[in-house]
Amino acid sequence: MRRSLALVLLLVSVLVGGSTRADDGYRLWLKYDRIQGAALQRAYATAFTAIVNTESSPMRQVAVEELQTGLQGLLGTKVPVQKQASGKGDVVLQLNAQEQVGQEGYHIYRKGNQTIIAAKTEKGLLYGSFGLLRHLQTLRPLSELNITTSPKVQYRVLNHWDNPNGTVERGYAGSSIWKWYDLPQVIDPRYKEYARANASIGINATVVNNVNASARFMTAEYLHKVKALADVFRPYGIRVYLSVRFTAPRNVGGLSTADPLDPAVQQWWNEKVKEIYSIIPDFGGFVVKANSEGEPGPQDYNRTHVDGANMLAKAMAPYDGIVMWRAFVYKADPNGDRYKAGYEEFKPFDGQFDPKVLVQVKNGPIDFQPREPFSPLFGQMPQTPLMMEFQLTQEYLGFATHLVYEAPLFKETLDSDTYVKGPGSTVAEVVDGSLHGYTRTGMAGVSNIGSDRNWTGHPVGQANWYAYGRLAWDHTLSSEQIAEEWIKMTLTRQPQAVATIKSIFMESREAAVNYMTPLGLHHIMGESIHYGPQPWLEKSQRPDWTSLYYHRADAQGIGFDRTKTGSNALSQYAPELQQQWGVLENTPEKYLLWFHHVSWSYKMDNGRTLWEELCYRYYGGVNSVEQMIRQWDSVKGSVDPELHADVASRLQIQKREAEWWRDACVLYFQTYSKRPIPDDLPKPDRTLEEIKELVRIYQLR
Ligand code: BDP
Repeated sequence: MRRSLALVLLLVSVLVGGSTRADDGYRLWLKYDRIQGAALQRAYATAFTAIVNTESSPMRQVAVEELQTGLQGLLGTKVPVQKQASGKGDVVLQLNAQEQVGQEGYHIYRKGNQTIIAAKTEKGLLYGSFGLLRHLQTLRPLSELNITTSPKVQYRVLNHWDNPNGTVERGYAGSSIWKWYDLPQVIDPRYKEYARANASIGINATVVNNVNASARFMTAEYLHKVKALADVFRPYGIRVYLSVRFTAPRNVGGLSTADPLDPAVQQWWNEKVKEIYSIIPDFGGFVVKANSEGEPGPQDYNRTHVDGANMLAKAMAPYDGIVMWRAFVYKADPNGDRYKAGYEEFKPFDGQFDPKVLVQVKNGPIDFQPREPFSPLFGQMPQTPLMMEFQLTQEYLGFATHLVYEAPLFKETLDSDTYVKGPGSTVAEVVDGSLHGYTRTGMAGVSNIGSDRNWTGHPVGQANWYAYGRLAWDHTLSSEQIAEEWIKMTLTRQPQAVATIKSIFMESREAAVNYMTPLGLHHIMGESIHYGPQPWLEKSQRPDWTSLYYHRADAQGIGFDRTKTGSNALSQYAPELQQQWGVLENTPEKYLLWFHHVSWSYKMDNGRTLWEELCYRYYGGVNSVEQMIRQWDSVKGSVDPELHADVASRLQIQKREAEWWRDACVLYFQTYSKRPIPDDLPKPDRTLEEIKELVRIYQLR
């Protein structure tokens, strides 16, 4: 009797909840759990009773499959796929050359009782199918089902920093999802799940290997492994790209040089590209990290970035492939300013690159810091398509233990005004090509994906993957909207909980900036590992890998003078910005110590001294984390228990480490300022020596 009762209960919970298994995050934002709420359920259920599809092709197939799985899950009823319209409740996939939505966009609208997903291409239909499902997953009314959208940039790329041995550079979510030893024979089911997730947000390109590239990927053996992935991804509209090692002709080609002007080298690349396209006919192209952080490049042969990039572009000429050449370069110059390096090296080449080349620029001039001003290259290379490179993996943002929602960081860069064509010339308009009329446009995100069951280590890492894809599609979306979508699709649809979690998300990036590097501090983290504080780092292999190089604290004050009296990195920006950021009083506080060496006694807008404000920021960062903990506790009943507990535990780690940062930085900078911590702030309960030792041990290899 008791057993049958248990069985009934189990059955009921399966029917209502969809699954009894705790949520381990594997399904990402494609959960399609049944919608609660009678009114909406009824409205949706009568609106979507069948899927009408007249053509069969692999891409149509996956679109229809997704629609069916999604609708059936959300509505809790069968939704058949049929060739004929039934005249009511049909979801119709319709190719229509007249739609003004470009090659990848779509138009969803209601026509009588039908819902039409219209597009010019099958790819548009695929994206439209996900678009419709997102609309329902986020509980939007049928009356708003009139959506016309198309991507603002052409190449929407994920960069995997994954190595052939299965490790991931700066990866914090397990090992690589690519099982290189097993490929091409073994096709992990994850590859398909990966493709679905990316297609759902419009990502259409994946670079599967690390920019610090192994030449192994240029061998036939590896190309066949990559082909197996390309075959899985193709119906999802995703093309595969490879990072190349510039010396591949020597490493695996038997040549004695990799000089880009050497005919034998050019010939080798021409043949290699031909071979690649014979194996992977829709291969996307190359990414190259050259003459950067010890990677080989054309300069090793007294050639330039242009020589190197154009050689590869020429090899691509017969095919529909591109070359993404990275501008992340900087030399070890004790008297220079690393800030200026990218601009100095690349700006002179504007207009000289082959049309197949895009130059890929990190969002900021240094390296993915919690906050950076935008790279001065944006806006200053009108004749060269510049791609944006963001980092999703949290190399400098607390790995997979800190909750940091990154959309506000991405948006801050994209919305920055370069002033190059007058006010309102935003970085986003540079990147989407509208400012300079670039013919090719792209955005890259350094992936945070790994083999962890939940893909990203920290469950909220998924939101960063999601947000990146959404912004690559449409940079005008707001961080709040994207957060709300992801939360509803992934965590909960309970309105109060959605609002609370959204507020945690929106606060999180500023919190991290405050407990790590407030007021424009940067690059004061643990050496090599890039985790935890190490503002006292004064010796390293290179001066620009130390912390003192960046914070320049002394008895007078703190910060890097990048105005005319200092390195004058500011001269790389438009005159409007030079005027604004060049004057201490006019510089936004968030960038203060990026551009000025500021006296400890300098009066901030709120009347505090700089020293006091620095202390309040560090303490405020920790307070924000405590607030996040309380807010997260308050949504306990609305989020899956396993997932809730996971985030809650990680928040505890985040709090502990925010306290490390606070104590380390306040106590260390105090050795220069020689000023007391403001009275109303509790004093650290450890000494600087103690925290140094704690961090030292933590950072031991
Ligand atoms: C830095 C990373 C390093 C990468 C490099 C790059 O520390 O591991 O190889 O960027 O982007 O942020 O090439």
